[in-house]
Amino acid sequence: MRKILITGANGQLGSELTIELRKLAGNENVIATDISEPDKSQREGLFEKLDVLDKELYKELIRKYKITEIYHLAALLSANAEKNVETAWGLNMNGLLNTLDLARKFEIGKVFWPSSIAVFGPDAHKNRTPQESPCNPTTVYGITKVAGEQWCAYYHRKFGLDVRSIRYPGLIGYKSLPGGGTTDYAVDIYHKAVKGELFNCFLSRDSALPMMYMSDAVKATIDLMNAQADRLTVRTSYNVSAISFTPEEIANSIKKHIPGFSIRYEPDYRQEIAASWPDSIDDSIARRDWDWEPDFSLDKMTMDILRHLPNLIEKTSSME
Ligand code: AKB
Repeated sequence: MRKILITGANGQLGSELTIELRKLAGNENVIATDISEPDKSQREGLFEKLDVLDKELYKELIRKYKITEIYHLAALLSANAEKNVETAWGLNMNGLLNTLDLARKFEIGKVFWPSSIAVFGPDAHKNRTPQESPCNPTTVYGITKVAGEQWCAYYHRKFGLDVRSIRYPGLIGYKSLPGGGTTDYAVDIYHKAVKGELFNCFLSRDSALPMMYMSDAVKATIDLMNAQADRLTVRTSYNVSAISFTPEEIANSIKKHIPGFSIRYEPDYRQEIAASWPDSIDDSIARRDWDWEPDFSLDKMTMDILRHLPNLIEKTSSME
C-alpha cells in the first residue's frame, strides 16, 4: 500500500502533482503538507501544516501516516533565493537533509527531489547542454541544487536509498501564481494577457530558456518514479527537456490568439541569472533510461492555457 507525503504541496508543481497522485493512489493515501495554510487545490484530501525544518514534526507525520514515499518539493526558487541567501541555503539544504535522513531511518521506499537547470553556469554548453556538463552555478539556488544532487547520490550509494531526481527547466502552469523563479515571467505573461494588461517582462526579448508545461512536468515526475530502479543510471539528477523559447517568442505565440497583447522589456537582476543558464537541454539519457518524451510544444501549451485560464480568473474574482 502506497502512503505518499508531499512537502511544499501548495507550490506550483506541488499543487498539480498532489492532484495527480491522489488520482493514482487514492485521496486517503496522499498527505499534502506545506508551511502555509492549505490552498484550494488541497480541499479534496489530507493536509498537514509542516515546516520541513521542524524535523520532530516531520518525523511524527511519517510515523503517523506510515509513509512509504516522499516528494520533497519545499524550497526557495532562484530569484527569491538571491534576495534571501541565508534562508535559501537553510531551507533548500537542511530541508533536503532532514528528508534524506528521515527516509533512511524510516526505510522509506522511494524519495523524489527536484533539481533544476540552475545547476549549470556560464561554463556549461549553452545549447543542448549534455547530462555530464560542468556544474558551476553563479546563483545561491544553483549552489543548493548542485549540493543537493550530490547528497542524493551519496544517500543512494552509501545507504541504498532509492532517491530519484529531475533537473526541471522553467515550469509553466496556469493553476497557481508565479513562485519567485527567474522563469516565472512565462507564467505571469498569460495572466496579464488574459486580463488585457500590458506585460512588463523582467528578461530581455531574446533571452532563451529551457521550459516545460506543467502537465509534462507532472508526467515526467510520475514516469521517473514508476521506472524500474535497475534502469536508472543517473543518481544525481536527470536532464529533461521539452521546449525552449525567448520572451519575444512566447509573446508572439500569445498574439496569435490575443492580437492586441503587448509586452515591454525591462530587464532587471533576473536577466543576469537567466543569462547564466543554458538555452536548451540535451535529455537523451532520460529518454533512454525511462522513455521520457514531452507532449507540449509552445503553441500547444499556449492554446491549452488560454482555453482554461479565463474561466479560472473569472471564478476566482467572483469568489473575492
Ligand atoms: C527558477 O526559475 O528558479 C526555477 C528553476 C529554473 O529551477 N523555475
